[in-house]
Amino acid sequence: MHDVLFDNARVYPITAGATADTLRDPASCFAVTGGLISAFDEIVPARRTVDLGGQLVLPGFVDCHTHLLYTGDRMAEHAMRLAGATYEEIARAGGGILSTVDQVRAADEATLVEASLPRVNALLAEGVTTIEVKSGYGLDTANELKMLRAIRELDRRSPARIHATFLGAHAVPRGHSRDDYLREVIDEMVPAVAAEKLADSVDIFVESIGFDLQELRRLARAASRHGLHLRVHAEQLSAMGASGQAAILGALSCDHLEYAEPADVDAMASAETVAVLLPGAFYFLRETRKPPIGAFRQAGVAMAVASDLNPGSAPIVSLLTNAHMACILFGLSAEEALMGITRHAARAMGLADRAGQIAVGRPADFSVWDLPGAEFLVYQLGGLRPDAVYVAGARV
Ligand code: DI6
Ligand code: FE
Repeated sequence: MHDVLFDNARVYPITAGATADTLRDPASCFAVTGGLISAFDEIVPARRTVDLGGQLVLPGFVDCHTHLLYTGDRMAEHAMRLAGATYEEIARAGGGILSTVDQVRAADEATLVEASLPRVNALLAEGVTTIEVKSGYGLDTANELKMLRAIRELDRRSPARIHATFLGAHAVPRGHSRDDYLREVIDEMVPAVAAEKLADSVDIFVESIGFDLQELRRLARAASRHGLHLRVHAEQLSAMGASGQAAILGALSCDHLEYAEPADVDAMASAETVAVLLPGAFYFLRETRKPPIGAFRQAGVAMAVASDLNPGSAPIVSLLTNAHMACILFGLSAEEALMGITRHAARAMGLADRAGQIAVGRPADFSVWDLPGAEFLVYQLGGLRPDAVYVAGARV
């Protein structure tokens, strides 16, 4: 006997080979038992039936790259950029990431949670049930651990499933040499994060204003020694070969990728590294160089789409807006964008078998929509809200 049968729906499972046809040929029902999908496209006996009246059902969306834990804002920098300054110029002048670091260091854990919970709730309200949140605005052991504990508290306080990524290697704090700081990241922070099980993955910003390839290799070795996955901010502002290198090092994902080159794409294809596209940051920083979508497609590299939600380069609290921008700005198809915020995003987080799909044995995380078709989500921009969101089979 199943717990609940959801019947009379149009269910888009977003399976491996999702194509335009999959989107046109939805299943009509599924069952939930003990918080998991227990039957799919099959009428089964259940204690309760919910008639969805022909509504659309999609897997809970997955925002696989955010920096949503922060306090304060960077509106002044935004004004500077509107007047012509670049993101790098502001960072080199001591603003940028380091100005948010000052704010985050001054806040206690509870303040960070209170400031960030509305952003989590806004994502959840549009159907995002799994969210990755990075540290990286602490930049010393105590403050990085404070951020990661605050992220764990966000997970406790919100119905959404929140997973932390340790991004100690986001920038070099004032008053430190790069080498000393990276040593602290590797020798103190990574072991402490692993010991307290505060993160699933380790991330690093490889860039002319961030860290270099040799530092990426050092951090990757430390992550692997401590059983943490590797993810990398790569090729956002310049071509450094970081994505190719990260793929060889076994990274789950390379993120941004505007400047990725053919050798990077080949290495990512061979290693099955996911390409995480962040069109919101591209839009907000008025970048012009686009990631090599055609090459990723051709090489069979899975493309995820995420918000990069952060106060500096992407204060955009909407994954659906990013999916829309991935279509319009980067040329993804509707199916690619929907795969990008579900199945492929789950893979980028190392959750390939736990999120992003409606399939037997997986958590019953889904949203219900009164829309003519799934493609509508990347057609209309704004004003879209699901009628209901479920996490582990419970309406939230
Ligand atoms: N790239 C980004 O887009 C974010 N971090 C990074 O390494 C931006 C973070 C910020 O500006 O606060
Ligand atoms: Fe980022």
